[in-house]
Amino acid sequence: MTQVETGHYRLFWEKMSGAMVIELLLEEMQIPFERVAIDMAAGAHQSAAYLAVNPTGQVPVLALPSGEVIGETAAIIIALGERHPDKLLVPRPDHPDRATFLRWLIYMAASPYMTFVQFNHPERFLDDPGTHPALIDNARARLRDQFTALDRAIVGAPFFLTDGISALDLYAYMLIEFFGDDPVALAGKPRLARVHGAVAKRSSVARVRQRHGR
Ligand SMILES: N[C@@H](CCC(=O)N[C@@H](CS)C(=O)NCC(=O)O)C(=O)O
Repeated sequence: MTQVETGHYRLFWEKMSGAMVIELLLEEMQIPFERVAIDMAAGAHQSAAYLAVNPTGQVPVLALPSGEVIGETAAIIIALGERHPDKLLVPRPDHPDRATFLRWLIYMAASPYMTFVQFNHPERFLDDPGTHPALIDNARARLRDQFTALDRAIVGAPFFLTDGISALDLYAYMLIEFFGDDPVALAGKPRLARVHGAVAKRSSVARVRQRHGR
């Protein structure tokens, strides 16, 4: 695996991908980083050079200043929390909210994020294009239910947890943005709508949205 010590963070990034939550977190933590654009439409994520960085061929990946590379949004968030505990966006191991934080972080990464793959890429699940509309409808219904579960899990106001903004809010914001302007995202989900509204007001979001063409 390619490891180059650079002395700074490098985020392997694509527009409207899971890189958004890592970018928001780095911005909120006020940690400088370099964005390395991966042109997925051109297949750059399947190039030998990128597969040497991330064998899964997925974005995002974060290269630490030491050159060590971390993939998987949840793992990257936990690693950033360990390296920057003073920034308070990831509850520390002894914080009363730590277990709840981990629970919902993993849920977001493992459930709704993965259902968006079915929503956007039905061809990965079934070859017959005739089946794709049903797969997309099913994904949309599952996303609605998964967002409802998230809405019920929110205990704070305006943020997810009671103790101020955390990476959960940034992750929820990204998932809602993945839905585009589909009303299913926030209909009947007042707590999730409040989280989205509160995150949207952050100056980090204005910078990041511009880069994602939102
Ligand atoms: N479990 C991974 C999922 C990452 C993922 O699915 N990324 C998408 C972009 S949003 C990707 O790289 N897709 C390309 C592919 O799977 O070939 C994470 O949480 O980081």
